[in-house]
Amino acid sequence: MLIHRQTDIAPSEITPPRHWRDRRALVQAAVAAGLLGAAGQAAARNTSSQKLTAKQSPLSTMERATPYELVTSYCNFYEFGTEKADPARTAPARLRTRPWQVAVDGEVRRPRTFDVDDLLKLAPLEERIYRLRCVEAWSAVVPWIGYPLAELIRHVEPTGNAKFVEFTTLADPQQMPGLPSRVLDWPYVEGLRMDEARHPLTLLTFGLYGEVLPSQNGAPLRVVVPWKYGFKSAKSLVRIRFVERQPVNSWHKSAPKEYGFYSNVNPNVDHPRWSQASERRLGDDGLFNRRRPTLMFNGYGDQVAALYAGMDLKRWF
Ligand SMILES: Nc1nc2c(c(=O)[nH]1)N[C@H]1C(S)=C(S)[C@@H](COP(=O)(O)O)O[C@H]1N2
Ligand SMILES: [Mo]
Repeated sequence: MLIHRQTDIAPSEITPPRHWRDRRALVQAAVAAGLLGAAGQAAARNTSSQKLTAKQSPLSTMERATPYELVTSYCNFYEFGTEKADPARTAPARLRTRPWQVAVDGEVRRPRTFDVDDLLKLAPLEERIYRLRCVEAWSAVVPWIGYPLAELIRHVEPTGNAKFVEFTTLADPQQMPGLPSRVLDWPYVEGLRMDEARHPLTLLTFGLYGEVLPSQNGAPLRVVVPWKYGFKSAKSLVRIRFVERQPVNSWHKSAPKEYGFYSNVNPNVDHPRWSQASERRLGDDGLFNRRRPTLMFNGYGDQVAALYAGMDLKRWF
């Protein structure tokens, strides 16, 4: 029932995972041969050497994964600067990802501060290839590695008062050169309703492309919520708190008319300043570049639409 239907994907869009499993070797060969541009070379240097293995999940999309070099060099991580290239340029040298602790607390019977290496072992790792749709109308396809957030939720035993989960991410001016800019009210905060947080698609994520998360993609752990705009997928988590009231998420706080709490991908609800009806896929540049129609719930409607039955999604955007 959870398997995504693949009806309208052309065979040329599909690449079996083994085609990128040897990516590191390919990238190194490309660097040696002088074939990569500056961004690709920077991304190749930022490659973390730590592999992370996981079993393939049937919840993966069959779409072709966006090249590693793009996923790791075109990033949104405002704590490291607001230009897409800033995080890849500054985060790898500055973000200290060990030791790293995550407080899991609030309305739970078993609150606990986890070392990230213990959290990593809490449940079997899976590789999930998900579409990522940024609110800025670009998209990507990323092979993430993690396990359902539901596993952690079960472990800490939420009380009946837990109605939402609030994610708080690192805000350390020593490590993050973007913090002096007041573009957002740091720390970056996001939130989900309890049923969204427990949904099997919501992934507590430790890696991508067969290795631990590069710093610019939210090391050492982040959440990935594939049916929502990318900003819900908070990076570099330090706290996961269970609360009774709906959290005030950072983007909503900064521009409440532009960003809601739910932020479900919805081609029928435009951003006040641009259309959300279509998107550009990272890596689709050049001759055959075309905009793609954006899919309701980013194409995950079969799995998640029931969460919002009866809700006016124009109001609860
Ligand atoms: N802490 C934090 N998390 C964040 C962001 C951010 O600026 N800070 N940007 C968000 C946005 S807008 C997007 S689209 C995704 C991008 O993830 P990626 O760079 O790994 O593709 O991360 C999200 N998580
Ligand atoms: Mo985004």
